Amino acid sequence: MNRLAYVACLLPALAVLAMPAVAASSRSPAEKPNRIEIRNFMFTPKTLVVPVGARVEWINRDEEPHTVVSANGQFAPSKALDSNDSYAATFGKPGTYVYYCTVHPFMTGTVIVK
Ligand SMILES: [Cu+2]
Repeated sequence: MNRLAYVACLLPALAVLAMPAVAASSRSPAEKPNRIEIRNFMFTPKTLVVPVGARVEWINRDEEPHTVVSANGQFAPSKALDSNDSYAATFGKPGTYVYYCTVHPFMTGTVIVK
């Protein structure tokens, strides 16, 4: 086999090796969407597990206003969210963060930070 043919047949293997590295570097924890939808008076998913440092976004898909308020004051409360309003909090410490909607206190959810 001549040298050029040898290099040519190595290229696909190199491309495969390079791909996972590219995918990993383009997706940091901060950019990964951690979204909780508020729909039909429920937080979905009701429990979300995220890594330390994650930003979590809530978006209200109901016609009713809702809020996102930490049960223990562990993160800043949202204002009342109208339809399609969103709110985000960043979780810098591991722990279990229970939150609820102050307008409808039966609406509860949990963010678990690991
Ligand atoms: Cu509500």
